Amino acid sequence: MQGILLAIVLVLLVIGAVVLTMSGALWLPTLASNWGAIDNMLVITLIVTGIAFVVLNLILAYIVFRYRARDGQKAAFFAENHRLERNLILVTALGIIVMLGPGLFVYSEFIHPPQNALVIEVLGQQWRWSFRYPGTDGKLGRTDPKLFAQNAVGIDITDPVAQDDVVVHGPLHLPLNRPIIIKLRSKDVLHSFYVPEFRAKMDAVPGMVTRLWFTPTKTGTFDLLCAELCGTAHFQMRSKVIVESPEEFERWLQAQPTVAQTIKK
Ligand SMILES: [Cu+2]
Repeated sequence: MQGILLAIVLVLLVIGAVVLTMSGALWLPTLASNWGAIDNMLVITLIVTGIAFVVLNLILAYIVFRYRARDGQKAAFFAENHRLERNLILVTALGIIVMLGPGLFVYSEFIHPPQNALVIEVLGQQWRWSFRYPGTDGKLGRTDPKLFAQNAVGIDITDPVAQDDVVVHGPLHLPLNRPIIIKLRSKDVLHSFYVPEFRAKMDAVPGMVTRLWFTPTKTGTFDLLCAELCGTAHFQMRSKVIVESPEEFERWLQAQPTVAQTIKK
């Protein structure tokens, strides 16, 4: 009786998972960056793992039902079956190649940002995000973790290149259709820069600079989340991203005070 019940539960589990996936209720928010290729990878992974999930659970349900405990029936035991093992290894290897192979090309694109990208620095700390834009010289000034004692972003205020930098603590303004390189730093623990609509995502690691790139393709306001459990107020570590036309972006940036104007020497 228990065997029949378990088989029914397994079949219901499969039906429920397929219906829920097909309904689209758990699907990604609308893409707002160039990373359609990442969506394709997610779809490939979902198809491969989805087929494995459905097939394996239905086989399991069938076996639980077919070979359930009954009077007068004894379990047989065999130690190994080379043909079965070889076939399972082949099918599993094929599934892994299909899932990971195309991802190598996407990853190559991900680590080769375009030359004309705008570089913006994002600093994560418990529990907020700060953003630094290069000023009119297009270059970010020097920073050093030792300088966190002097100012919030650890910027070297004696560096001439740093004078026209702009530091804001949110929201993050971005120009539409321009490639953006985000250079990530962390002041304390691991954080992770994540805007679901952009797909691209990267950890911020104390003691090193990590980076990611994307091109915003839709104007609007999006949530910036920290996707790394980073302490008791992790859930509050969020900010906004405003994607606007290049003209609006320039106007906004020009109106912000520079480091030379805000941080005392
Ligand atoms: Cu965090």
